[in-house]
Amino acid sequence: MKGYAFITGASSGFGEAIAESLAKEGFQLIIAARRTERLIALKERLSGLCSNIHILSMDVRQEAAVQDAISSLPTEVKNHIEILVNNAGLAVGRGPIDEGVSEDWERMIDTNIKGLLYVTKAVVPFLKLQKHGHIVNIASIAGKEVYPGGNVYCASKHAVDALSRSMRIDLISYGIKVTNIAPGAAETEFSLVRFKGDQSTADSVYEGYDALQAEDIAESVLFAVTRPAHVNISDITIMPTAQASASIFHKDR
Ligand code: NDP
Ligand code: 8X3
Repeated sequence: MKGYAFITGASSGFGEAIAESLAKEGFQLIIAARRTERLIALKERLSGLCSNIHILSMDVRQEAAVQDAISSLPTEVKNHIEILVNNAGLAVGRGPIDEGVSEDWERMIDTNIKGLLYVTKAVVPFLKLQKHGHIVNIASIAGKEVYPGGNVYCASKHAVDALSRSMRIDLISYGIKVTNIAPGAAETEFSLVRFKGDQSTADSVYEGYDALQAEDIAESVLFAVTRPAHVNISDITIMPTAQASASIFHKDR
């Protein structure tokens, strides 16, 4: 039996699709997010594919809560974590730097950078014990380039990119792989969150071209985590065919 894949942000979008894809591949699951009712529904949906699914209700911004949630897992589960997918994240707002809302900046920095760090710090000891493991960080094209109004979100994802490269160095002697995945525009609840529930603005982000879907990112994760032991996929940048860079799209309808 394969070990556990621990996926943050599993209540929606990429995380939910990654959970399904890894369950189909035979991994056991630890699924984490704040919206517990969605995690319960996901567990029920995947129960035919995966017999061991543990739900962790946690806000990655709360370090003590993250530590408590992970500590609460049974020892045999913690000791068999093979994969950590640091996926929980968000953008809040988009606009010029001087019009930025401090609270939005803090949500992005606390979730995308500090939350990823808290979860990683709590999980890595269990990967180290096994002398192998795989951390997959969901960064973004916004971690490779910047675009108008993206400022703090872009900075947070540049930090994720830097942390992926740093973790690879820090963990090399423990046989722990680190993969950075940098998606372009993907149709999930991401834009609805970014535009604070404004559905028409969120929809307009994906109009006129075929955006990526969550399953496309799940396929990339699956590819990375199923390579032979001696192969590490360091970085995957994946964008819609109609997207040439962080801000250049070909919209033809
Ligand atoms: P969704 O909004 O669909 O999913 C975001 C997930 O993150 C949810 O499960 C949410 O769960 C979780 N999350 C957010 N804040 C917290 C928190 N404080 N604590 C715990 N969980 C949290 O968006 P995506 O699936 O698109 O986004 C997933 C990742 O991919 C993010 O890191 C995003 O930045 C990145 N990304 C997205 C792209 C896109 O175009 N969609 C492109 C490139 C990268 P809950 O609210 O239940 O806590
Ligand atoms: C999400 C993609 O281009 O909106 O990371 O920043 S983008």
